[in-house]
Amino acid sequence: MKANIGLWMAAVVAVATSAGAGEIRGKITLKGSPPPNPVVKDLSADPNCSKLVKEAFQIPMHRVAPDGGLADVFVTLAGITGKSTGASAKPAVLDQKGCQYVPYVLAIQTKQTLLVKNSDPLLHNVHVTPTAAGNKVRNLAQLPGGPDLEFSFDAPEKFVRFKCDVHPWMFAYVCVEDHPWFALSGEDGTYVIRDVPPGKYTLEASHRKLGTLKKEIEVTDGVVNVDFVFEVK
Ligand SMILES: [Cu+2]
Repeated sequence: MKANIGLWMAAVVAVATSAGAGEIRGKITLKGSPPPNPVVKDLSADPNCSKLVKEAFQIPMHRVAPDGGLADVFVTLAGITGKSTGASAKPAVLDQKGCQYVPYVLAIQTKQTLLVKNSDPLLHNVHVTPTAAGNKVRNLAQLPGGPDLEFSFDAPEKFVRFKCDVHPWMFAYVCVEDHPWFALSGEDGTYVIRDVPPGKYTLEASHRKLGTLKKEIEVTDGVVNVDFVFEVK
């Protein structure tokens, strides 16, 4: 009986919390035509890759939908530190598949575990090169069928670079935030940030190649719509 009362109390608290929180959503658009994405055709740096991957592929530096929707934009509340829930969050996953990193851009919290998998029947070398104080450079070989590698970062940093020293075309970029109120825009350019405590914030939208845009916003207990338009200069 005591346990039941505890559960009931927890449910009441959860409802009260989400009713008092807001949501930020919107769409990121790109105006103008970006340079074409680089195409990787020559995988001969590793004959195992040329055997495995028969088709040329693009490095998705700019992922733009037909209507201009821009993917892989990191949208976050600026200037908030010490609010990470990363230590108890579900691990994020970065895979190596077909001699590419999947996904190309990822976002996690400080202290959140990032598992790097090797789904390929060949050796990769995971070399991460953060620059923020508190984040460590690491360089680890990963054999085919080997266990997942575990990474985590102590400091917020945008677009931490992962590279493979065996395959010079392999890069991924991980945004690390010190709180949970961020999102990456999807293929259609839209994003949603849920459960945001009401207040005034600077909302930042960052694209690795196109820079950062900012807007001053106010979150109440409803939905606030904030769009950003990047321009190719
Ligand atoms: Cu590799």
